[in-house]
Amino acid sequence: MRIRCLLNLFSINPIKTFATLLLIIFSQLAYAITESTNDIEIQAPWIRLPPPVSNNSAGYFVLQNKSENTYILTGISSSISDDISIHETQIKDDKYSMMPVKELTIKPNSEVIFQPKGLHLMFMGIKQPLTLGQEVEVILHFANKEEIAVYFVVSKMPTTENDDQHDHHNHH
Ligand SMILES: [Cu+2]
Repeated sequence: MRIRCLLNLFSINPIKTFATLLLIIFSQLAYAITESTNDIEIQAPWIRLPPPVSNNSAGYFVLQNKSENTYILTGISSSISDDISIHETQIKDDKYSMMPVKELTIKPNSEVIFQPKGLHLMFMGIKQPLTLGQEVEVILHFANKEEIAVYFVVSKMPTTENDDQHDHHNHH
């Protein structure tokens, strides 16, 4: 289709054809750029400071997919824990429970919010005690083999959320 279109232009106006060629080249470049990890933006990543008795915690952030491509979050890794998964908190009969989410699909031009009482990253068996304000490197792995390093700040749970998540880790 594109070749035939170019040939038609050749017969009409060589300058126009040159301009069209340039346009095509630049659009290809633009396409290449949007396929990079620049497609994905992570905002406000934080990980809850666990109580002293616990070595489990949850991480929260906003994930924006600014591209025309569907992204699938398939895994999470970090040196602080060998057992990190995506969880979703669900309310059933006034009780909270957490369900693992194997893969998370992020549609084109959409955002997914990881927040208390909702989606979160579950860090189990954290190897060293976390300290307030510490930055924790976490790698997000996507189905297309892209990886994004995100630095989660260790923070206290907002006081309004104190009733959230407290004992749910006992499910594990
Ligand atoms: Cu969880």
